[in-house]
Amino acid sequence: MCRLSLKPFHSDGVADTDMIDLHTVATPNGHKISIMLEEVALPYKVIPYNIFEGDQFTPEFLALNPNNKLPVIVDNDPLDGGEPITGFETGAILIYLADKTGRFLSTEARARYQAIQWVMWQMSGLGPMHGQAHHFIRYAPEDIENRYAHDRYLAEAGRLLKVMESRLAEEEYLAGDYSIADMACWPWVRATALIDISLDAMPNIRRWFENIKARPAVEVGSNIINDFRKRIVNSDKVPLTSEQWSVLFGER
Ligand SMILES: N[C@@H](CCC(=O)N[C@@H](CS)C(=O)NCC(=O)O)C(=O)O
Repeated sequence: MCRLSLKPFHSDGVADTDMIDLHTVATPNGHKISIMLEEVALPYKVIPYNIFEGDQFTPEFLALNPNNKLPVIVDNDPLDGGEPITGFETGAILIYLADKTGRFLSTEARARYQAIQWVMWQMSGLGPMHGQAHHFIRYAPEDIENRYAHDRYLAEAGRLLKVMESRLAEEEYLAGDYSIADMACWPWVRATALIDISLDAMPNIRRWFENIKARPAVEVGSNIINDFRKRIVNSDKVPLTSEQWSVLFGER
């Protein structure tokens, strides 16, 4: 169902139209949405961005997301038949796609709020705290001030995993049934290997992780444009040149 656009959006516009255009990067946030698109089997086209070169700051992209972050979707065939709908923020995109397809988010009020609650938890906790842990472990210069932040975010990343571990001791998936809440969290749990957090002492997360990993849609969706990322950065651990670091973390 996925097609890779060979033409970056900013160079020449999107040439042809699929139902969904997915402007994205090979990161946990990007993979949340490619996993969902694979799960619901909507036709979509991937438009890869090189955020190390500043693709996210072009006027064309800022018109889609003034917050200059990936991923973004453009739904060229919205349910109301109107103009294309653009969406940013992965939690909102997941809810949008679930509502559009009627899948992976219950319409029954209690179950729906359970799932949305865990999506919000991911968006406000697991994602940002793990994101900061990745920053201070993998990208920030080593010095004493950064050591404080490094330890702080690593501890918080671990605490949030313990919350998840307790929840998954009670339920098979975060909201009972497999839902967008699991799709929001799974790519971030996969990325814990990059910040040297072991899941060995978390048997319920491990069981949940392996069950989701075995899903064919997750296999495809969580690998979307990984090859593109490998071409633009050197390695997972110390990936950035000073120019790339400045584009991504310098003041803009
Ligand atoms: N809360 C946002 C986070 C998105 C985000 O941080 N995206 C990163 C890639 S994972 C990005 O686009 N970074 C580019 C930049 O910061 O300039 C979401 O869930 O969509």
